Amino acid sequence: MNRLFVVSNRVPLPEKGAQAGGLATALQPLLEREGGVWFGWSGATAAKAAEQPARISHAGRVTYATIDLSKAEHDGYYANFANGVLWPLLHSLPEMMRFDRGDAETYFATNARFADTLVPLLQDEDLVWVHDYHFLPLPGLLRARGVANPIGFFLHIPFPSAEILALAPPAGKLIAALLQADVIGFQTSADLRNFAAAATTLTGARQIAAERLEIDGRRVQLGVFPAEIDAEEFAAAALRAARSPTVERLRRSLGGQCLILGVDRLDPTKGLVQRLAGYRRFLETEATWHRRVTFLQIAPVSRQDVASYQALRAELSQLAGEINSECGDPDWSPLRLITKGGPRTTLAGYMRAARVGLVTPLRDGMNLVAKEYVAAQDPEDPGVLVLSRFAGAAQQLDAALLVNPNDPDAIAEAIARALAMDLRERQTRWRAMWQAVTENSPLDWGLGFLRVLVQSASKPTAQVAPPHAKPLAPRHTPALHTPSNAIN
Ligand code: GDG
Repeated sequence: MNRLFVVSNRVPLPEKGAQAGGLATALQPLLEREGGVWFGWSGATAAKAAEQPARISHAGRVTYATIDLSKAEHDGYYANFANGVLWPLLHSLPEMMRFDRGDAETYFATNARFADTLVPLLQDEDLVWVHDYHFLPLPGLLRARGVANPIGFFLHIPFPSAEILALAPPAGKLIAALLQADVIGFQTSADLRNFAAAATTLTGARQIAAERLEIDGRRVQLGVFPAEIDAEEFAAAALRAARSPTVERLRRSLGGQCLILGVDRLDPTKGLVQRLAGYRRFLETEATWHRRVTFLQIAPVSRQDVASYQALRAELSQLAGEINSECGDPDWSPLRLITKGGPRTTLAGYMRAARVGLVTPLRDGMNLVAKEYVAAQDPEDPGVLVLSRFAGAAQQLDAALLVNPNDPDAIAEAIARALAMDLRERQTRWRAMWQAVTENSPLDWGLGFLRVLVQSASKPTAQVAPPHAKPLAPRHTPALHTPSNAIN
């Protein structure tokens, strides 16, 4: 019986209800079905955080184990280094980075505290799966504490070129510690290639195959695992929600106008400023659409404890005000900007009601909203997805109208083209995208990763044997516990 032990910064504690965020959307179905432990930050700060043990709770088959952060850890590890340095750099937005050596030290120290709290909770045969940029050094810190379990790591966000990564002074140290994992997974093959190049440039790693590195006599398996949604389930939810009073109210409020919809956490990488500029350009150049469209941008506030996110919120409110006052009419507001989140099913219903889905991040690991928009459509009368070519999802959803999110004219043209597109073309494009989003589920994604983890960690190939040496004994021969998952 191999337990799954997931580590992520935020843990979707059931008492907190649904929250905006792709990591939980991707991981929750796997944990709920397979059971296991979900370990990470509680989302709270406490004065004596370091003295508290992990807080344990249970729901269904999942055990949640969380710790609070001290104010200093919250600021240094979470707000300043993870979100102020790594998040922008990994999204190739170095001009947003604010580096301070003290924050980097707090990041490593907080990772060490997570490791110290985690180790006593681990059982010998657990499969440890670490998620995202908050925990780049965790695999190394766990190995230093004697953890011999299989360790996998998945990066939900993009990986930049080695030159951009090297702008963070501890880049080499971070990658060296990460290379203590058995398997490192990425959203796209471009991310994987960038990582392999950074690992060989910044550490002593050698690339011995397209998806394999070697360092200090160990082999590290790399892999591409695009995050998925449960498209059938989302489609059913959208169909149900479309008849709900909330969605009916939205429809009535439109008075027959076409709905253009955006749904994104309020985050600089999502390209919201550029998107509003594109919409404004559309309004300026396409007068025939005046009073016939409304753009609803739902942007639930996110990371409001990070200063740049507060500034972005203010900037968006100002831009939205300008668009409505300068491009609107007394009886028509072309834009609705809502910074409150809503239930997932309501969002599904809104997506189904939208003639155009605008998903234009400057860069995005995958972007599950793009996949959800496709899943939510009525096959008989589908809307059109306008998608940034710099979202990982563009690899699978190349039947969308792909745009460069930095170009307001391109966004304006794509909106006009989407609104004017005939039914046949909409259906053809949608069918290709439906095919892509139904090919795999979040369960396939999670089990696919774990299968590679089990294989890589149990094979002697995790170690590089010297010539003619006897093969090393497998460290573990794990197998997950339900027959259906067949991950061996
Ligand atoms: C990271 C990577 C990668 C949004 N508003 C509400 C709400 N949402 C849901 C959406 C969707 C999820 O949150 C957002 O997922 P994304 O993938 O679009 O974006 P990130 O949060 O940045 O996710 C991303 C992902 O991890 C998975 O690997 O795709 O590239 O950045 O499911 O529907 N959910 C609820 N209320 C809202 O107001 N309940």
